[in-house]
Amino acid sequence: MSFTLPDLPYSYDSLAPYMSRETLEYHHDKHHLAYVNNGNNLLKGTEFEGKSLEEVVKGAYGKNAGLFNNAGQHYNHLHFWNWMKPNGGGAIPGELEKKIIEDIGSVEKFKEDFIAAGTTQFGSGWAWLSLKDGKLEVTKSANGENPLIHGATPILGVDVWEHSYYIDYRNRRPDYLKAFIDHMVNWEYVAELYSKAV
Ligand code: MN3
Repeated sequence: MSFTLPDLPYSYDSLAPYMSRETLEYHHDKHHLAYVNNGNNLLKGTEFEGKSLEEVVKGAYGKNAGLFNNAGQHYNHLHFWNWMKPNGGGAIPGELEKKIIEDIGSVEKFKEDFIAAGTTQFGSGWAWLSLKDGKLEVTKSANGENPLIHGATPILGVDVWEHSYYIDYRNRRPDYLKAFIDHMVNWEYVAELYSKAV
């Protein structure tokens, strides 16, 4: 299969003021599109043609750096657009909230850990909430890497590459992360991924 760029699941203006139309136009229409196009070019003629996106990401890791970077970023961004919604944040669906409290301690502790992971990721990367061996964990990763390559299933991730926040927040990455958690997260989508992963 080849990679394709889906439309955003909401309008370009609808995450404002927390994420602007300008950021979404650059991030979705240019950055994500480049990962799709580069990924398709690098996929051609490799053993990974015809594999699912998850199989490409896991298989190319450590073997084909160019393909891995672009396929990884395609996977990460496909979910990232769905990890946000207008008027997001808010209440976490019951089952998932219970599991966060059980494995991480409290919802507040999860939020602190998640923001700290994104803040302390040196340079470009992502912060994650993922399920590994039946347990939720908060981690961070560099560049296009994600928890899939460590045998975990990501259920929430936030892009901390500068292209994701510099237009709206300049160098204030912690403010972007706080706004993401408080006003943008689509918890229904996170809960859906959680229920598929358990
Ligand atoms: Mn990005």
